[in-house]
Amino acid sequence: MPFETISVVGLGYIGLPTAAVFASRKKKVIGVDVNQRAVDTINRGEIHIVEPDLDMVVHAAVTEGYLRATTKAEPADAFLIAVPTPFKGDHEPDLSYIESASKAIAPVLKKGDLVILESTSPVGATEQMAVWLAEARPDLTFPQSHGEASDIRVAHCPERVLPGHVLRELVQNDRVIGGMTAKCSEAAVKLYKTIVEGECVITNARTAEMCKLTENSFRDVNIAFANELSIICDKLDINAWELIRLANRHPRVNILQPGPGVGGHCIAVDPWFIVSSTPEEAKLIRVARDVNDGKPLWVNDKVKLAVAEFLQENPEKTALDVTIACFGLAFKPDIDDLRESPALAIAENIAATHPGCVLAVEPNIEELPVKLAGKKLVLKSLDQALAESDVLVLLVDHKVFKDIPVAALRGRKIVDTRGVWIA
Ligand code: SAJ
Repeated sequence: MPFETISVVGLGYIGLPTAAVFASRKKKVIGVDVNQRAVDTINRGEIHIVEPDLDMVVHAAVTEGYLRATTKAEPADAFLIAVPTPFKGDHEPDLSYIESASKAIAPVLKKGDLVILESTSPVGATEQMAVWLAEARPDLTFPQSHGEASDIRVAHCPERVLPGHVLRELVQNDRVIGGMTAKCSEAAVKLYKTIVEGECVITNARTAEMCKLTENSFRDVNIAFANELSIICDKLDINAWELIRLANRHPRVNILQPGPGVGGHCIAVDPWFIVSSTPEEAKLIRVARDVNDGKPLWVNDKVKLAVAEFLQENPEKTALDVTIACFGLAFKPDIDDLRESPALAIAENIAATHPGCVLAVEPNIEELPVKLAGKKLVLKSLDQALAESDVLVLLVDHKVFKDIPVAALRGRKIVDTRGVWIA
């Protein structure tokens, strides 16, 4: 059966681009989100997130009538669930958004529909989603009870796109398709073939879930290696970035880049889904999380040290006279996303502990997030911060920071967590 109408539930960093790309292929797309403001913004042909070129694609999709957003689920032939899967408590996966999304779409499901879970999920979440759907719709049959004969097809097809390159990666990346049965996979491949130029590779739902977690854990472990090296190098008075460049000349070595810690809602979260399902076995994955989570505290200590050095060189001043500028708050370069950002955590910590002025430069936002209201951090332009501060803390390798001439940095204390100014 062709998929004429596609519903995307969750219109965030993954759902909105996915909805827009399907709409750009002239599919009728209904986007569903609980956030009325996001829905209104999208229906005006605008976007509420920053992602290169997404504004144009959404604007075209809405004005041509292929994409429409709503807060209430409507019937469709395929449903793509792209809601957050954070963790709660002691790093236990929180599936409540998937549960709510399942309950929201259940009333409009009909025989022949396909439901795809795109959210990064712990192993077993797709089966759990199918259980929630079945509980809400006893009049329909599902793969867990009726196998290939089920009314509803269910699959897990994890999103794997890199923020900042979403529109390209959505189309070009290979797609892992984990159906609950072979027919579920077949249906999902058919759907994704509308937009995906990469290969759609079929497996089962559990392997697809684990595949996504494995990809992000692989990256986390490798970043932890780089972060640990940078701490070791600092102690041994070696430039970690030069060291890594040299080591990477070996044909089988490819070390990632150290930074202020690992941010975002994926790499700092997903490894915990493996740890919480197999705590005894997932030793390395857990230690990597600890190393990366510990890095912001280490950076904060380096900033304190830089202030102490400045005061030693300027004995007429006190800490109150020292202005610190934090360059970058986003969780990675050239995006506006501050979620789970180590840079933001470091800046907050400096603002809370340093008696003098603390400035922040973040060219990708216009105002500081609400949770920083009332805190001492002040958002400044790049030039203002360069002119006013004594200690410069480079937290994000935004392109504009790389372009700062060396002369503009002279005479300041520098804490460079990304190897941009000291590499
Ligand atoms: N980071 C470093 N050093 C590096 C690379 C990254 O410190 O060498 C830091 C970044 O600064 C950032 C964090 O890691 O704080 C994560 O950034 P990222 O660019 O590695 O990844 P994300 O979170 O933007 O996207 C990842 C991607 N996964 C992989 O590359 C394996 C993406 O493909 C996934 O779709 C996405 O997670 C997701 O949604 O799960």
